[in-house]
Amino acid sequence: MTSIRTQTADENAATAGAKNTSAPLSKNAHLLNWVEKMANLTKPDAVHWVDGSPEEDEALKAQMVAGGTFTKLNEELWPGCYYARSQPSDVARVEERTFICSLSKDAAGPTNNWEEPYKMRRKLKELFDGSMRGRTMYVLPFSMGPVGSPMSQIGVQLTDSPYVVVNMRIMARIGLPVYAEIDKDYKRVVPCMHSVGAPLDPSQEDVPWPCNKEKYIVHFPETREIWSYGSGYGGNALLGKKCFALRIASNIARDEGWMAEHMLIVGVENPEGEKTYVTAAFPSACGKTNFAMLIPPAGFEGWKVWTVGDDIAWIKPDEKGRLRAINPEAGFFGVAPGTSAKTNPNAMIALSKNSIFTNVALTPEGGVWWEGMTDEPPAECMDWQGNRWTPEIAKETGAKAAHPNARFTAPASQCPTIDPDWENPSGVPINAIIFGGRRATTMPLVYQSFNWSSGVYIGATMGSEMTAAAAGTIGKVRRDPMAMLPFCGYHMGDYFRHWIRMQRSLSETPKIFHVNWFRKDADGKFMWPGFSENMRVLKWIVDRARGRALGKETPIGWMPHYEDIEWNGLDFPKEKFDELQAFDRAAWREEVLGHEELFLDLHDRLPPETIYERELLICRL
Ligand code: TSX
Ligand code: MN
Repeated sequence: MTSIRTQTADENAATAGAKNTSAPLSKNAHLLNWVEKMANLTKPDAVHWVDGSPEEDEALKAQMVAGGTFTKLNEELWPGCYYARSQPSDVARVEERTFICSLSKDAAGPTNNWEEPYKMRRKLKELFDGSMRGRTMYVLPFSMGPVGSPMSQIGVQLTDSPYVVVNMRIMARIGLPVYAEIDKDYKRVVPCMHSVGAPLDPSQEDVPWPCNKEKYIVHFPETREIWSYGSGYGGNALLGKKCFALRIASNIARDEGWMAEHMLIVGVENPEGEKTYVTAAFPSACGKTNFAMLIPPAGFEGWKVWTVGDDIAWIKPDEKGRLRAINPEAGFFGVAPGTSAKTNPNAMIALSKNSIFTNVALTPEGGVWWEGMTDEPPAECMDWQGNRWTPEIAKETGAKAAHPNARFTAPASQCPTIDPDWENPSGVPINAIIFGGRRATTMPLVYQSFNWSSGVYIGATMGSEMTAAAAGTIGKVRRDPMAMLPFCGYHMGDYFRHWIRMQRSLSETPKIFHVNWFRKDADGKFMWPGFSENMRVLKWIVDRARGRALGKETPIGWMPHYEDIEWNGLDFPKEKFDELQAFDRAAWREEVLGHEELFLDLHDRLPPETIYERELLICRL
């Protein structure tokens, strides 16, 4: 059994067989009791209280280099950077193994996997019993949001993965300042249990990426707990991110009257120095991180887009009824393939040092590479599975150098466009909300909702065409309400109701927009150049939100005339723009029918406003 020094610990029982156990860094009795209880369950060889210091970080990385989990990259080319390859079966979030264990199945809703909490607790106890044998259990305190901000939330993750500790050090605020917060306040702590599920016998040698083929990502929304078993990757293992900041926080937010959203946050500054903050929700494969770090194009001299966050926004009404948002994260856990000096120079600078790369390719110089990073691939490298890779081999076998879900973990502070207010404990004021999707047809480049409830309808019905190669599914629109389908920790119908109700606590609602960078012409070509040019759309959005741009009314919402867009620096003829903005009545009749697919599942819990908005839309069509 493991020894954890607490005031209440049974010294005799607890010290038997203990070694390498660091002194507790908190005096909080609840925390000490929980850590001891969990150590008794998981039976690690040692318990390490994470202090978050640079020395500790270095030691953990050195230990992982020695154990084969990490490769240190060439210090000249990639200072402070490390490289990891996961087990080939542990490469992404496992949605079919993700559970919301509320007391009633109905509270989780039809879009979540549900299991009876008592049954699930019994199963988890079984899984975690002895699951950390031969390993160290790390006690990892973290703050989602700046330490001490009234908008922040605190968690403690117990994990047997040092990879998780060093990644969480980038993605969240961790260590001593967080213990101080736990000790001085009555602030609630969300307990997050994590084991890779690979205990070691005394004689057994470890592997570079321990994990278990049986995986469970479990949330108890009522008791605000997370239990994750079997995976060491991304959102399955870095529990502050999707599990806490979205699934558990969405429950807290619903109860407390705020919003936990899968949104980026940017600040748009015009040449007069006026700054307007905007949040945006996009499903995967829409270039959310690229948009969060947008560089204005030629013709927009004096304009600046500032990055507050690229993935999650916690949005709360202030005492004057205005929405303010924080980014609960401290880093970017971004998809590497497709990220380049052309598509996202700011991300490339952010990840150029002190970053961790997982499942990309390793070059002979000790650098990293992924598809889309450079026009010319390296002559030779080692792919994400450790095999030799050359462009010739790729041509023959189709082998990818990097896994399509390969990731970089980079400190947000290293992003050249990081907003001066990104750590403001009061957040930043939000004037507009953007929804979007990847749609080849039907959806114009941009339109604005008529009002809050029609905007909520637009978010609730948003969808994206699949780009992944699952057979027969390419091009099919998948509904992903507010990009929250895999991340809402309760019934989606109640979530829409919460969105509708938020209006009541606001003195002024933010304006709501829908964008589509991906409309194609009859020849299958993208009609809009996208990337930096999206600034032109962003400017119209900002000007509309501030009540100084024109637009025309259409059956789906307000659209810009050609003259309402700033075209300085881009040759884009009016005919092309009109085609890009075209509203096709027949296509929209089809579109509304598509909305039904989602609404059928949720019908008994939909707020009346969504039904009425749908009826109004049908009438206008
Ligand atoms: O991120 C993208 N954005 C948002 C940027 C701020 N991507 C990449 C998506 C994959 C993650 C885009 N791809 C965007 C976009 O706006 N638009 C497109 C589609 C597109 C691709 C290539 C071209 C144009 C549009 N190339 C040329 O026109 C030469
Ligand atoms: Mn995301």
